[in-house]
Amino acid sequence: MRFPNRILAFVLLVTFIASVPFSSAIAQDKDTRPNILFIFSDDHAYQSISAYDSIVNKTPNLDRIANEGMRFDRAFVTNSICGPSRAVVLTGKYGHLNGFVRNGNTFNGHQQTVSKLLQKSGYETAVIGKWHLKSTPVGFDYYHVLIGQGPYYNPPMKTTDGPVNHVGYTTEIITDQTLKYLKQRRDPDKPFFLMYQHKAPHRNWQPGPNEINNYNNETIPEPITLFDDYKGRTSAARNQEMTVKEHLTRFDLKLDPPRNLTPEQLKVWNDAYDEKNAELEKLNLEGDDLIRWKYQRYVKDYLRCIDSVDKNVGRVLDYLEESGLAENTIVIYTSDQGWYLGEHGWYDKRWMYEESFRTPLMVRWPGKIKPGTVNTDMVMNLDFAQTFLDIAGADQPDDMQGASMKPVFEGNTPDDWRKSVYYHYYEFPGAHSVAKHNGVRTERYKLINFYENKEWELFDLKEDPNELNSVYDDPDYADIKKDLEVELQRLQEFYKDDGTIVNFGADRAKLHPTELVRRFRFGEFDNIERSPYGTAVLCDGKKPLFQIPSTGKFSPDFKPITLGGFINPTAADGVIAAQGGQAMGYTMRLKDGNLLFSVRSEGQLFTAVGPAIELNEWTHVIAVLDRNAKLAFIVNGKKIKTDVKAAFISSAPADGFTLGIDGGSLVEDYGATNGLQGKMADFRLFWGTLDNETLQSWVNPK
Ligand SMILES: [Ca+2]
Repeated sequence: MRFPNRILAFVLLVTFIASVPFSSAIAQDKDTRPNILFIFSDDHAYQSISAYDSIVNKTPNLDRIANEGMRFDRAFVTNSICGPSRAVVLTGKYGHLNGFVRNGNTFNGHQQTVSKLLQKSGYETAVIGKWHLKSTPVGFDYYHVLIGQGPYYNPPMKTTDGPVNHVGYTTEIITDQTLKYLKQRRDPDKPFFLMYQHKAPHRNWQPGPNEINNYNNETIPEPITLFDDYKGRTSAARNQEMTVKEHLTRFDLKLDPPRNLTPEQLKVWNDAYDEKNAELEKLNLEGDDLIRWKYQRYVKDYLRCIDSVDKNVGRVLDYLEESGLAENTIVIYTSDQGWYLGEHGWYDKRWMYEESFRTPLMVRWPGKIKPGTVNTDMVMNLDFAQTFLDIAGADQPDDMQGASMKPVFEGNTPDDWRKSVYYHYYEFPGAHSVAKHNGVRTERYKLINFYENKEWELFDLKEDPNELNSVYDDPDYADIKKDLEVELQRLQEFYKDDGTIVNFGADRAKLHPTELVRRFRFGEFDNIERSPYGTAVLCDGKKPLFQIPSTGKFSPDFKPITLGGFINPTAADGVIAAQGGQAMGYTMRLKDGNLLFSVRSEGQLFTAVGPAIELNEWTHVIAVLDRNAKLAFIVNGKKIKTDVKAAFISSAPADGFTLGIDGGSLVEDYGATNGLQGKMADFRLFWGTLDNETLQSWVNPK
């Protein structure tokens, strides 16, 4: 036995020597660049952090970062919504240049990101928690992320090592995984860049088992604008759908429990809520009292979620101290944007008004940042990428659009630091119906352009910090208005925002192979007749012949489209086929006797008008979104180009494909009774464009 063991020992020794890279065999300086811990929560209002003088709660652990570091009172986002903010942090570019302007987009991980650049410069990179950019994280040595929004309890997660199912409360699980990474997984010889990203306190604010009964016997102070009547502003503020009064659901208000709890979790949940819900029925509230009750219910749950974030961030800060890492680790706490805690009667975000436009930002950097400082420079989520690169001593690419905050941290804000901030929100039509807007904020003023509504607002933040009265039409502000309009234009040029959004999908669309999605057959229908072109179906214009969800192979995202068939119309107006609605989709129809094709992407509508189509005659009609995103028609086999350049549909529409009518939400404004009247035969839908042979065999059947 001794002999083989010796051989084994020798083999192990040789293997060990061979596995040690040559460079580490020589004494080498350890990389002493600072670690970067980026703590990112979701929808965290600065109004609910005691370091920001919160009147609604206490956050002792988050306050540690501000007390031992710097609190920023003018930190802004480029676009106050989740996914876009995350894409800005990763790229240091506005959404129109990183391709992610609204939730539902897919982040293109092939582009330049700060994680890739840090990795290249020798940092070990990791992201743990919420990701919410659809595509798999790229540029991270380790990831352990929620899928999509992710649930508050028992989250399935996607990791470098494969999928994992967790049982427990998500805020705690994300922290457990973060500590595990710090203690066991990371390479101790490299500085780390760790994104520790909470799902909380995102809607619908499900408290953890340890905080679920906090605030039970308290009344949370109300914001002074809880009963805002939206006078003094444009129609945009009135027309949103995000009020505490009307838009919180039963699920938001916890009148119904979450559906994915274990029996033990459900018991804790029901013990906490049953009594409170019974109380509501007894109270029989209405009017302002009901709003007050909803506000209390909503804010308490929100704050319970914050309590867990605070406690868990505390665990990580404690570990940094115990392990000695704290000294050389820069800790950043921020949120993807701000949030309405009842201000203006709202929950949610999206607006350029202060509560959502501003985001909390606290930074601790021992030896570099003076403890307990408050900074009022205008900084942005756009600045993180370059800040991290600067801290790492890596080059900042010229095409990044922010600025390093490192000198600001060190108390040496450059003289030419920005004096104004540019904002652009895109998600309309979309959740909560907040109109598209862009604008500029200076130290004292804010100009907002709701450009699709052709409405402007101007606020004097010194006179009107709650932004209740626009002075856009006030002659006293005429000069200020003019200056701000000039500044807005300057910023749009500076940030290269001319209204176009970079479309990484365009290349994909060009390469997409042509596929027949479906050839529709009508043999099973009652109202059919024979035609020279196969079985024809009679269309009454009132109901869809087919209705198919936009999932799987019916998703038109980043694909050229060809659709059509034989029609024999009896009326000059009617939808032949449509998919999607007000944000994404397309519709092919007759209008005043002409063939029309419209494509919608990101809410933008592109329409081409084709030739007149005879009534009571068979015509073969095709609409095309070609590989260059141009619209075209083919009528009886003859190609008709148009000069309409559209866009590819950048994500699957919520509403599916309907044949013979546009059912559900409408791509265009033609009313619900919009279908084709007459007959239809041999209808086909393709992703891609057709070769001549396929086209001829369709148009001229044997
Ligand atoms: Ca968010």
